[in-house]
Amino acid sequence: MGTQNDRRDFLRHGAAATAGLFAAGTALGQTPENGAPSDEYQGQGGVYPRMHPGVGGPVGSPTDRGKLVPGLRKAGEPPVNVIAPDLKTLSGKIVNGAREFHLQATPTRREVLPGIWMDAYGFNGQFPGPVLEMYQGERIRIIFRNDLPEPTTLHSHGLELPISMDGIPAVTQDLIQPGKTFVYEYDVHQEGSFFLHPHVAMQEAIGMVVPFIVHPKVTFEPAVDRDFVLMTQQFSMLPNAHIPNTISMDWNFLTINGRCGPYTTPLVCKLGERVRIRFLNFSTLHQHPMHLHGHTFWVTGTEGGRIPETAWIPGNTVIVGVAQSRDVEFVANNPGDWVLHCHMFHHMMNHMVSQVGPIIRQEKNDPGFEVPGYPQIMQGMSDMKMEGKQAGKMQMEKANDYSMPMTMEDMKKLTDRRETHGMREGWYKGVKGLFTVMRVLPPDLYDKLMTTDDPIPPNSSTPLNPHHA
Ligand SMILES: [Cu+2]
Repeated sequence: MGTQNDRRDFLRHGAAATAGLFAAGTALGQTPENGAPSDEYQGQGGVYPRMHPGVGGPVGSPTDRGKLVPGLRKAGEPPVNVIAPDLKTLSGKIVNGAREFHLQATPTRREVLPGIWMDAYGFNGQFPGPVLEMYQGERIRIIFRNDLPEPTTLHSHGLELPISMDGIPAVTQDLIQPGKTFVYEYDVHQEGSFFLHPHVAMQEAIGMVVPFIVHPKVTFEPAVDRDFVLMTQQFSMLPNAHIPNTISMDWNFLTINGRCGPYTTPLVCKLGERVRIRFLNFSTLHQHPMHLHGHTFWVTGTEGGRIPETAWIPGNTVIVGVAQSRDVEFVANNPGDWVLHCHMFHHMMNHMVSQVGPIIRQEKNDPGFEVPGYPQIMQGMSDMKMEGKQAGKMQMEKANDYSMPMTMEDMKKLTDRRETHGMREGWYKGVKGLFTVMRVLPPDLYDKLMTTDDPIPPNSSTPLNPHHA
């Protein structure tokens, strides 16, 4: 599992420093050193504001809703490496003419929320598995070892490869027995957002998937400064259990890159950058309408690769069906901490057991507001109250049997992450389930957050109560 520091280093120095996919060593995702970006982008068809919201040129023009407005990088550079919050990324090593990756399937434990552990199956110590990154046109080799207690295979979803490499039990190959290794090797002529998974349904339902990102040979224009990968999954894990129930038709834990909100680590970007987000949905049964606040994006890619510009669709919500991927791009020109989430209401909760009744009303625990028969506290961490002033130490309001009590140590796992510093006090109460946050930070605040260890007080990026007296 990647540590917080791994991620910060990744964000600070660009992927070249850690992943090494691109030998050029470009300062990935950074503002060019030759000066601050201009507030307005002057393009064919009109001006597009880079530092505040605005429409750009007329509908259909290149600057329409920021459609073809480039990022802050210099033109002609290789694509930036992807950033997958809470996941490792692997760019492999070139060995005998192929980019070589090692994947090991094992039972895997993950803390999906502070204090809530899930025992599932995964790859290289986490689920989803690490993101594999490569270039279009490369030959790749995956040395795949099965250390599960049962046979499996590895399928490359959407790749146009030789039949012997498709990884389908019985149909294209024999099952790989526990303790055995199989080598998958093939040429990748496509580009896009793909994934690998066993072709054994119950293994798919218990976490087993690997994001597989193929960068184009030549950077797509307009180039993006950030390229995020978000993999969604869903699990049924009943109270007091720690193993997901793969035959359930109901789901109560929804994860992005293996974590539920608010434990999902925010996407951090700099005001004015062009951002791509690749949504990959490996849920058992459900689509996810992924909704971004404060911005309008263009849908630029599917699991089939890049969409021609003439067919890009603007929106703020994109439905990502099961086994599909959708790439969106936009200029992050609206400063603040914007939520990014699935808009299906049952997917905006954690641990939805008996989650009916007066569950989110602030006053629900006050005298006169109790509803007989309903547990009055159900959402766990959203119901925490700090009572430090009275008791001289912090206490959590005790949650009922259905809820998720959180210790101070658990809570620190949310707020100690550097990527959350400066957010509005108590932000985590509004982030649950398939939820994360995209932070669009003015350059000075971005630099302070990501390149220094200076303390950043809460409410730095989004004011506490902007319009209250
Ligand atoms: Cu959803």
